[in-house]
Amino acid sequence: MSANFIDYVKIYCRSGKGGAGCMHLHRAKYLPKGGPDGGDGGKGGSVILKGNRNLWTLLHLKYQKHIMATDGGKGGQSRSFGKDGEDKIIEVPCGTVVYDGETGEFICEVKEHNEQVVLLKGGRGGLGNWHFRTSTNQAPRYAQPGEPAQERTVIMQLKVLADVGLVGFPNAGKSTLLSVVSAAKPEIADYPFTTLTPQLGIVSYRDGRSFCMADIPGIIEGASEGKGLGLRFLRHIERNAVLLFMVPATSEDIIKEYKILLSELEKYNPELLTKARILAISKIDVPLIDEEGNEKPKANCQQLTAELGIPVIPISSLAGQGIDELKDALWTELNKEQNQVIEISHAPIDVTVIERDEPEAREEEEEGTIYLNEVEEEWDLDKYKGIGWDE
Ligand SMILES: Nc1nc2c(ncn2[C@@H]2O[C@H](COP(=O)(O)OP(=O)(O)OP(=O)(O)O)[C@@H](O)[C@H]2O)c(=O)[nH]1
Ligand SMILES: [Mg+2]
Repeated sequence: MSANFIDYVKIYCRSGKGGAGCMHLHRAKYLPKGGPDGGDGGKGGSVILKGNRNLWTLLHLKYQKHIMATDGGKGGQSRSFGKDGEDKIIEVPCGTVVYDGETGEFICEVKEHNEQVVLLKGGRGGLGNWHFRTSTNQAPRYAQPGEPAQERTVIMQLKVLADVGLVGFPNAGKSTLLSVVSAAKPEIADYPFTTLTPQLGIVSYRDGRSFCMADIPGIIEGASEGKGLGLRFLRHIERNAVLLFMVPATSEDIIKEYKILLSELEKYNPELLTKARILAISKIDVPLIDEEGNEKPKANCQQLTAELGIPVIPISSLAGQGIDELKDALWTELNKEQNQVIEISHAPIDVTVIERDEPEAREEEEEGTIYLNEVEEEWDLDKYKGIGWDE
């Protein structure tokens, strides 16, 4: 499963160029000066992105290094139009964000099912010489070339669209919670960084209602400088309505741990801090014992709620404690009007960091690939000599 979760691809895309307009002068047996009749070139195909809610990863694009639409056909004599190039439609999961591969600048995003976004527009076809006839120039010997193709190397990133995103240090019990509240079967183990790729689960709530929860790898202090697994996974919680922070009850300093998580999130994208937050204190079934073997008092959640200004809920996924209260709190937050907006501005990505971070990006470009970057064809009158015009 984890090897198949691809949320980053780099692809060279090219639209089709427009077909050249035709320069042609009509001639028939008893019609020596039939006039211009060169037809228009066809338009080049566009590269279009289309949202598909049945896709959950960019895996199907992983081995596709080039995506190219076809060129428009040339116009012909008797005012016949050139054939239009075929569009290339790339199906992507909803929540795909596209950046420029060279500069990292944000280009577009696809959010909804069946939503179509034109990534690269095909070139317009050139006009045939028929269009250029005037009373003073009845036999124009020129036609328009087609518009050139557009090309761009793009980086596509998937930003999972979930309602609730889990944020916590490794081993906080995030995956365990997801496995308890949903049918998802994430890997759970007693060592840090068990979860390497984001996992999604549908949490069923009362009366057949449900919401989607995303479990992402753990974050540690300094993650923004690349420690641990870094922060690139945070893009999967960028559009969540609610962030569920998780700190284990066994933590030395719950508030400190929560603040570290907050500051790492802020370093990634300050807009993340505008989202609704809930703090779950996990593993409350574990007895707290100090060095002398005496039981320590449990964290006071009311006090924490007052201090942090967000709901703080004690839970134990193993003992099944507090899970319903947590779901209630999440549902309440999800349904608040101010939390419904999941718009977020996508900051440009640092292409150099991404190259280092993302293993797939390191793959060598295939050799011998021909980049279709031809120079637009010059209009060559000689080529058309003797094909049926005379004056
Ligand atoms: N006692 C107790 N142990 C728990 C509870 N929840 C999780 N654990 C244990 O904590 C360990 C870590 O749990 P995970 O769910 O893998 O933690 P995680 O936050 O997903 O960790 P990473 O994926 O590494 O970031 C496992 O050994 C779990 O069995 C709980 O409620 N009570
Ligand atoms: Mg995990």
